[in-house]
Formats: sequence, C-alpha cells, structure tokens
Amino acid sequence: MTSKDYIELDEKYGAHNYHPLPVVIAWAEGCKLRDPEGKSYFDFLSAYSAVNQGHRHPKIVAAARAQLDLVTLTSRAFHNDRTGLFLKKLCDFTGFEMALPMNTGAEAVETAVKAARRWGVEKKGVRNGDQEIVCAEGNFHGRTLAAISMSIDQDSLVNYGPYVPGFKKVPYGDAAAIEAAITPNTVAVLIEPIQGEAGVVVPPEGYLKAVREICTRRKVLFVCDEIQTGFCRTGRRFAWQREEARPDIMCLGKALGGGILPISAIVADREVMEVFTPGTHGSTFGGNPLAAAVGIAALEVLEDERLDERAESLGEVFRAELSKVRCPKMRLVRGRGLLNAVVFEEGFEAWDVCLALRDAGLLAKQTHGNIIRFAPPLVISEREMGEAIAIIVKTLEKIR
Ligand code: IF1
Repeated sequence: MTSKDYIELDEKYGAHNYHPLPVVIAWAEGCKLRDPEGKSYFDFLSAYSAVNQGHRHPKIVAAARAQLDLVTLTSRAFHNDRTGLFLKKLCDFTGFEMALPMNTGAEAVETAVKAARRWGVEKKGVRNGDQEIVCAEGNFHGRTLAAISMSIDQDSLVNYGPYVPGFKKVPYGDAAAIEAAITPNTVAVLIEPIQGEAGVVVPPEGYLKAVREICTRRKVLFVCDEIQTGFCRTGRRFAWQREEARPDIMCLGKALGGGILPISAIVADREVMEVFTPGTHGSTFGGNPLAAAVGIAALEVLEDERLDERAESLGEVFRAELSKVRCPKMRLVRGRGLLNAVVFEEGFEAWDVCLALRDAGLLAKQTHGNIIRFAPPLVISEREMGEAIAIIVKTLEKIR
C-alpha cells in the first residue's frame, strides 16, 4: 500500500475530526520519521510535545518490553509492584508530595478541576455548587466537556452545550484581570504557563509570579497546566520554574508517557491531594504497571540526558537563526526552549508553507492559520538541528 491508500482509508472510515497534513508515517526513531515510500523527515511537532525523549527511545522501549513479560494491567482494586515506584519517581522529579495517575491530558485537567472544587468546599468553606475557577482566554485544556467549557475557541465549542458552569474567563497575561475575577467562591486559577495551541504565547515577565502571589493572598489554588510545556520542553523541567511560581496543582501528560503510552497525572502536596478519598475519583488504566514502567523510564531519560539544558541551549540557537530569516510575510519568532513558533502576518495561510516544509523533509503544523509551531524532540543533535534549521530557513525565504 502507498501513502495515498492509507490516507484514503483514514478518510473513508475515520470521523473527520482532523485535517492532517497529507503525509503518512510508517517508521520513527529519535527526531526522524519515514513514510511508506521511504522518504525521511525531521519531526518538528513531536506529537505536540508527547515525544520529548525522541521516538522509540531505546531505554523506554526496553522498559516497556521488560514489563510486557511481567504484568501489564491490574486496575487499582489491587496493588501492584510498579505503580508506587512510578508515583515516587514522579514526586521526586516534580518536587511535590503526592501524585494521582490518569491517562490523557484532558483527564488530568478534569482531575485538577475536581480536586480544586472539593478543596474549595472542604478547606475553604465554599458551598458545593458555588465553586468558581478562573481561566484564561485562548487556553487549550483538552476535549472533555469541562475543558471545552473553559475554551473560547468556536471550533472546539460549537453545539456541544450545555456547558459546564463555574468557569470565569479573563485575558491571558493580565494578572490584574485575574485578581479582579476572584470572588469568595473562587477555588482556583487554572492557566498554561505558556499557551501552546494559542500559538506559543509567552506571557509577560512576572505574570506567573504575580498569579502565584494573588492566589496565595486570596486563598485560591494556583493550577498550572504543564501538559504541553512540562518535562523539559521549555528549557526547564516545568515552565513555571522560570519564575519560581510553584503551583498548588500541576497537570501533567504527553511526555510523561515517553512517546509510547498515554500517561497523565496531577501532582500536589498532601493538603490538596487529601481531598480525594476512596471511591471519589479514579480510572481503570491510570497508573497501570505497564504505564508505570514506561513513566519511570521516561522520567529517567529526561534526567540522564539533561533534556532541560538541551532544550534551553538548542532553543537559543533556533530562535537566533530564525530571526535572521528574510521573509516579507514573517512577523516574529517566539518561544522558550524548544517550544517555538513563527508568526506570519494576519490572514496569511501557513498551510502551504507546511506542505513546502514537508516536501523539503521537515514536518510541522500550523495553528490559527498564520502560526507554525516548531517543537522537535529534545534529543535532536546539534548537527540534526543545523540541517533542520537550514531546511526551514530555505523554505521561509522562498515565500513571496
Ligand atoms: C488534539 C492542540 C496542542 C494541551 C494542554 C491539555 C491537553 C492538551 C496544554 C489535553 C492537548 C493536544 C491535543 C491534540 C492537539 C494538541 C494541541 F493543538 F490541540 F492544542 F498540543 F497544542 N492541556 N493538546 O496542549 O491533552 O487529552 O489530548 O492528552 O489533537 O486535540 P490530551
């Protein structure tokens, strides 16, 4: 079968809830992808930052293989000999006291919302049903009903009502707007430390620190969605660390699964996490032994290969080279670490640029029409980065 055949199958049998770039991936390793015809590409999306450790990292694959021969799924009705080790590793890595494992990012966000609402009643004295959460315009927190109820993106929202109440939306990057939105019923402020889907929107310096301070002073939980920004992507283990704005709850996902499995979690200290008691939350697959083994290896790779430092230094190179590009349609290059975006002028359609990049051997995806996100696996070598930058520069300089 050819790429064309595989694309036809997707279109015939799959719901049309995506409009993928016309390319089929049949093999991957590190930061390289290959299609069924054998053409090779640099991966500059990394499955939206779920493959920070690179495709099929040998250490993570080995951990998965070994666990496949022992036990893979038990549910949480019984203990197993992997989940606890994973949770300890995750707490050590993040510096929080406790973790609650789930599967997808959206579930981690749901878990954080539930934790905050319960905390609001049980620790702050808000009446059940009155809890409010402040979130930011332009956010992306997933596809569940609660997550889309926080969104202002029409495509994500339209005709899915009734929406989950209790969310107040304020402009992103404006700490005063958060302060003004807080009422005695507010239980949490939930934001991304950098907005990914919005087009890698980096908030003004001091924003996260100010949000942290406001939350502490107003007795409101600061919840950080680090699902896309976390695990070394932005040049720190977690994006909030740039401002030492330690949240009360972190939502984690994507790269926690090492590019192999969906693994998500929230982490928090005991004072918050203790609102969960037996029967109040859970998941059949959350923290399963296979996921736990993969998750431990995924975290070890981030540590052993110092992928935070790699992302920081390679990100500097990337932005420096890209800002030299001469292209009349380009407006700016922004980002932190290896989560970057090129922003074109308003109304510009970047789809054709993504097609040209594909033809030149590099895969990236546009967002909001005029923004292209560039986020390679953090294991990309200096040499590979040089080759990839050359492809991008050459392609952008051809745009009229
Ligand atoms: C898709 C976007 C990125 C996320 C943050 C929670 C989730 C995500 C900050 C939910 C997920 C994904 C979802 C994926 C595309 C991708 C995405 F373009 F849609 F917005 F990365 F920028 N919080 N983001 O970024 O995690 O439930 O998907 O595991 O196709 O919807 P999930």
